[in-house]
Amino acid sequence: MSVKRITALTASVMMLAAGALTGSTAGAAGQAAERETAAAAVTVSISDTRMITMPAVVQPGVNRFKVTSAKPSGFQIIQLHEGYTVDEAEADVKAGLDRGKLKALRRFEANVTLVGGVPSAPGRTARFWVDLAPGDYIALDTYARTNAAKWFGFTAVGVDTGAVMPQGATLKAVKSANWSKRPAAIPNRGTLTFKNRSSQNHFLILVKMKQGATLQDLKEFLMSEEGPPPFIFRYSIESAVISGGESVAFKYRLPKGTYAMMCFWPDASMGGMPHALMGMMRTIRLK
Ligand SMILES: [Cu+2]
Repeated sequence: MSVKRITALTASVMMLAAGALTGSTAGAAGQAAERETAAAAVTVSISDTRMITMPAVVQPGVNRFKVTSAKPSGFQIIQLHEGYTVDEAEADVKAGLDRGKLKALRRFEANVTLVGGVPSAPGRTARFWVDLAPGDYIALDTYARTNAAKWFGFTAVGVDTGAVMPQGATLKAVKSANWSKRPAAIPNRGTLTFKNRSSQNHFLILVKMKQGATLQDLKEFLMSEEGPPPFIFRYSIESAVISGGESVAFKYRLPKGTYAMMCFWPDASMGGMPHALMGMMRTIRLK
């Protein structure tokens, strides 16, 4: 199996992904009816040079983000641990995620909390919610992730928003690199909360299976890299990457049907193998 090939297929394997699957995510979010919530809205815009404009200070607590971008983008919030610098993080992202150097990947993972975010596409507003503890954060566009000059620092300080995460379907990562077996089905539209209750970083991809395709077909395709894919790229959504203990909620809308649920975050303890190939894949029904 070639990680590179899978990267090309999903446009996601490497960190903080957002790629070919982005448009449908943003579309789903953009078309979904806007719902009033108590969460304060933080407005983010990403320019065609991938510069981020957003408030430098936000309230702690649950925040609702509205993201627009001039290009397909992957808005991602991270937090650097005490003593780990932006320069170190930038170097480790370059070596660890772009060049597959495991030591750098391990150092990055040990020193960064991946908090949440959302893929976005031009002409649509992508929406997500995260619960921010008071502290300093970095926002970045994953398409410019190796250029720390384009990272945007902000602080959560002051009075808690008092808002709660939106209600809706919830999908969980558990143990080390596993999906919870339940729920077997979720609605095909609404708000989806991805909870990472595992010990590793993960992101969530749902992609519609072709009629009659099985999980075994999917495994064989990912391993062999041969033949037509058993899924339909244009019907997919993808979350930002989040660390264990974190949750991110976002709007989605997809056609009904059977979907593959996967994570392609590289596992440093397995030579950078994407989690899906270690078994972090299952099917789920959208109804
Ligand atoms: Cu994963």
